[in-house]
Amino acid sequence: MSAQKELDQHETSRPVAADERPIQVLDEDGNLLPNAAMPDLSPDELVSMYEDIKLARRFDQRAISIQRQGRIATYAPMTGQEGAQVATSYALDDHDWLFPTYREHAAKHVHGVPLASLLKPLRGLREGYAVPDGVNVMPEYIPIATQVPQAMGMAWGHKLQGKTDHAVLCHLGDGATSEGDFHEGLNFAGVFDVPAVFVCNNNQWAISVPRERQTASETIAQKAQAYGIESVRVDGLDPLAMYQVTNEALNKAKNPSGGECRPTLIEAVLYRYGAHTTADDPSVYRDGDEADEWKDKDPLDRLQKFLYKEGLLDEHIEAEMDERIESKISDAITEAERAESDPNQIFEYVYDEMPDRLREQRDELDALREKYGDDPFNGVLE
Ligand SMILES: Cc1ncc(C[n+]2csc(CCOP(=O)(O)OP(=O)(O)O)c2C)c(N)n1
Repeated sequence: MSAQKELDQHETSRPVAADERPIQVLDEDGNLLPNAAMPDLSPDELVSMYEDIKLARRFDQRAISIQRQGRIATYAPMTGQEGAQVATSYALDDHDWLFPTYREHAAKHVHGVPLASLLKPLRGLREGYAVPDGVNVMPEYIPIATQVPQAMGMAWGHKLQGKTDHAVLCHLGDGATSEGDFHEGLNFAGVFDVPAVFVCNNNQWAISVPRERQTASETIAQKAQAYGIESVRVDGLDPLAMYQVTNEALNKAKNPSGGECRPTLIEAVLYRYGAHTTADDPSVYRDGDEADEWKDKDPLDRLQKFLYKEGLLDEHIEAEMDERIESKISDAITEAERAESDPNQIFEYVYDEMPDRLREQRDELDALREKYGDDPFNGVLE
């Protein structure tokens, strides 16, 4: 590239948000901030967003409780992050793809994954680690940051196929930004201008590693500058701000008329109220009162106060909501606990054509099942 061309390109380089204050729509008391743009959501949508956040918080409590009773395996709590999860998924069109981590239960549910399917994998059932029929949600990613280049790849594929009205939304944590996959994915996203939005849920901790030990960058948003993509910092405890920013980013990412697609890195500044997972004890590495300051900005309380002031919510409506939420979650737990899996599934879903050695093992299992019925291991595993 000629020196002049490089200079010209520099002059027109895209604006990058780096160390500015996170964008907010509501203050801590649920008041619309002066100069804040109210998102384009109908009264019904606002109330239903609140109900989904409320459901997510209650789901978290019940999931932790049944994990403690030994009824599900290790669970990654989302309390504090559920407002951002619900709001980002509200901004998606059904045909957009969601790439979640192990913590994005509410984001998955809002984009179409039934509640029971969130619990089934934690009972050893394959559902939940599969792409559900007709729902554009990838299996949850546990190896940190692997979803970033994969999301970029799907978005690039959409662009190559001319499907630029489809976007991909990829969640990641602050810890993921230290992985090579984060760099590779965002670098390609910038080079190929793919229709993707990357949401970094900066919850201040990667298990026991605090944000300031994760990176010397002042903000996570500013990392996007190096990849030539736009970025924005947003108050991740403000669901309306999260919705607004994600919606704008998705609109920039998609370009149905065939023009330029512009990927964005969103840094959602929020906090993980609870443990990393039910196998973790955060009191070992963080002060007990650290959460208090964040809880003053709580997403559920904030939206609740806003809706009461707007006359869209009252105690009667809330009581009905609570009843619906309790019964939906109880039904999901019952469904997950009643579900059974076919042991032969362990041989499926990896190979298009089953290799001989797997076929032999499957036949051996079939023979055992034939002989011993429902307990092919004949009590050996008891
Ligand atoms: C490649 C890889 N390295 C290490 C781990 C172990 N591990 C699981 S969760 C986690 C922390 C991730 O923190 P962050 O990306 O901030 O997400 P959060 O859990 O806070 O949502 C680590 C290191 C892993 N799952 N994958």
